[in-house]
Amino acid sequence: MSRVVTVGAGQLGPVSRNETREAVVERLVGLLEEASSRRCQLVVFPELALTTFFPRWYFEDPQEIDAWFESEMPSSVTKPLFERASSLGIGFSLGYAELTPEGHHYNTQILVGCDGDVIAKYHKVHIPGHEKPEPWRPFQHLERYYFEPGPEGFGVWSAFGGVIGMMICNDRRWPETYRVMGLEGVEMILCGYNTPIHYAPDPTQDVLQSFHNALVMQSGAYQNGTFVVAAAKGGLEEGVDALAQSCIIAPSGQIIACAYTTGDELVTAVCDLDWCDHYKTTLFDFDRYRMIEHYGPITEKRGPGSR
Ligand code: CDT
Repeated sequence: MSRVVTVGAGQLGPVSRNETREAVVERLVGLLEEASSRRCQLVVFPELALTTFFPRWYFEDPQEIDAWFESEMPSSVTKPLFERASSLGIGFSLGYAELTPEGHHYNTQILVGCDGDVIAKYHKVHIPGHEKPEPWRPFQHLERYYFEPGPEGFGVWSAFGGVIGMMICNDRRWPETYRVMGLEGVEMILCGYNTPIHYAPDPTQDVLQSFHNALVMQSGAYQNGTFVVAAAKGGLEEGVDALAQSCIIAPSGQIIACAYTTGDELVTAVCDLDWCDHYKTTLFDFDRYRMIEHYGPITEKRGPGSR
């Protein structure tokens, strides 16, 4: 099987609060069709792609909360996306809020094969923001109120001729995310994100959002010899400006494609997965060079405050 994968990051511009899922699915299908004309085999869509980024608001009514979640995938509303993708022979990765039959609420990303079947599901591990409403903020970031962390942790799957992993938004800021998948030989990490440019706890970081976005993903790619394909929801959504800059990063750490708008835009790159070996068998030959006898604290302690 060919080890060259043409991949797309399907960036979305803003999704308003009253925009229907049907309308969003139409936009996703539009990106898929563009991807097909550019010969993509796989398209990555953003985190929580089907709705506006609802954790910016505090909802108390459980019914109102669950209305933001999907209890089946595909559903009657998302089926057209699966059908169009399989008719085009393109795989995709989609982020959405998931309500499981057992009542768990997860921030989820799935990987769907070229035949429209779900290959893998990932539940976001690092849940940022706060657990309770904080009225002093100009907008909320209540992910820790709405979502449980994924209990399964990270995974990799054999697909598209390589070893594929997934991470969601805040996961990309943590080196452990990449390293756990790197230890399983990951060759392409798919990531959806929603990053408000304003960071209320420390606004000095606002001007650095773009720098930090690239910094963490370029480092993670290089230090683990993997591609990273990152798709944003960008632009001014319900008064909150979100970072766009969807990008595709090579195992060298170089950005090989990047969005230039804050709206719906497909960013593509031809990725030779054999490029990963240049890094996995030299500087980052883990079996040869990692000094695991000194890494114990990484899993023994959460931080300096832990005993
Ligand atoms: N969606 C998401 O994880 N966003 C976070 C914002 C951090 S500030 C609460 C991110 O890391 O981009």
